[in-house]
Amino acid sequence: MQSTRKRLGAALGIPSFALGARSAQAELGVNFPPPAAGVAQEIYDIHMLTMSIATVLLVIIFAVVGYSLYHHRKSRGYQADQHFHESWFGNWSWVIVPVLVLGVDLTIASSAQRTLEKVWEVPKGEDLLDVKVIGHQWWWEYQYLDHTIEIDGAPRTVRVESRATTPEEAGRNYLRDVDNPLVLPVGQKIRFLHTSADVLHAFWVPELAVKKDAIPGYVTETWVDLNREGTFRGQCAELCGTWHSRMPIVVESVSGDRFEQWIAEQKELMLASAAEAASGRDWTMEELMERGQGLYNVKCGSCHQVTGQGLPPAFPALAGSPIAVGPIQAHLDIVLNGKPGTAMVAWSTLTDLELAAIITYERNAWGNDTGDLVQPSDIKAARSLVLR
Ligand code: HEC
Ligand SMILES: [Cu+2]
Repeated sequence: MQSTRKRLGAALGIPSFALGARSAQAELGVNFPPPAAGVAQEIYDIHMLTMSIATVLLVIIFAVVGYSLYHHRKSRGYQADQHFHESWFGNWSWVIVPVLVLGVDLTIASSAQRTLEKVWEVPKGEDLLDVKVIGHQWWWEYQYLDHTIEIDGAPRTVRVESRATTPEEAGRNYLRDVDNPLVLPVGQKIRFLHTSADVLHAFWVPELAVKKDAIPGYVTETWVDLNREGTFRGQCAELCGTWHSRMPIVVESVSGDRFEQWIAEQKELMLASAAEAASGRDWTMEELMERGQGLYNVKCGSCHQVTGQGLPPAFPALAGSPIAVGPIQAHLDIVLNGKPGTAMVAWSTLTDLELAAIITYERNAWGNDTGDLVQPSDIKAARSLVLR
């Protein structure tokens, strides 16, 4: 399946390696990356103001120090002025200089205060786009709360799962590239609702100037008003475990029209996969193995590895694992319910078809030649067993 990012790049006529190359070069700069949102621009401006004042002060102070060291050196027999404090300037300089510095401080502080208020005061209103940003070990989930479709009479939010791509796919953007980016429109205020499904993470994209902790059990807000199109890269900014480095963030900032089009495409994809899952037919071994491999590599491969060898002792191998080649019921149980207290979470949010494909794959890949075929109907049965 082609990633959303690649599809989007193709639609915009931009080859993804070109997007990548540009941002890789930008990293060689010494300053912050150019802001892509109104609030980010204000923060950038304060940074520039502060840095220019600091630079001017630095030059003046070092010039005076340098001059004094050179001209008043001992070998010249320089005598210290013992009457400095008797002059008008000698008396008042220790008042005037701090007052001047304080004035500069107040100028910086008041403009920083105005911007901080803007950062904290999340705008309310009709045209606000709500995006719930959920940190997981180790991937991001983005839910577009204002965009839902109905499947089997129940509303389903348009959502995107975003995971780091493999080194081969990422190329120069190794650990900075994802399969599905966070697509956002220019010219609309966007509110992020941050939370986490497991441990502390932090959402951070420098061009948007947003950095916010994702705390399990809490929902916190930030907002942005994007003002230009482009690809902006960030990452999880809170140590969140073994693969903390492998949860990059890619924001694809697009025009409002393009965004609407993208949302419509996502809805179609969701409807198509729901229809497929609801068809109730039996699937062949080949079909399930193919789907299973794709899903396994993306969702389970980060821990159990695409080779099925795991990373013992943290993540057990599934090749030859007593559960993956043992009774099917125990296999269904650990995947549906997870194992409390470990990194193995419950995967019951996946569809019956997805789980059937993954489990069939695990039972037949890497030399696990059980020959077992798990159908979506088996998953459905196992779920109702769990509910009792
Ligand atoms: C975040 C890391 C992580 C991810 C992602 C993950 N697992 Fe696990 N998994 C674990 C850990 C840790 C264990 C060992 C739990 C224990 O018994 O202590 C485990 C155990 C298992 C076992 C039992 C293996 C055995 O021999 O004990 C199976 C089967 C399994 N996982 C399947 C999956 C499937 C299917 C997926 C993807 C849908 C998946 N896991 C995704 C961490 C992960
Ligand atoms: Cu994280």
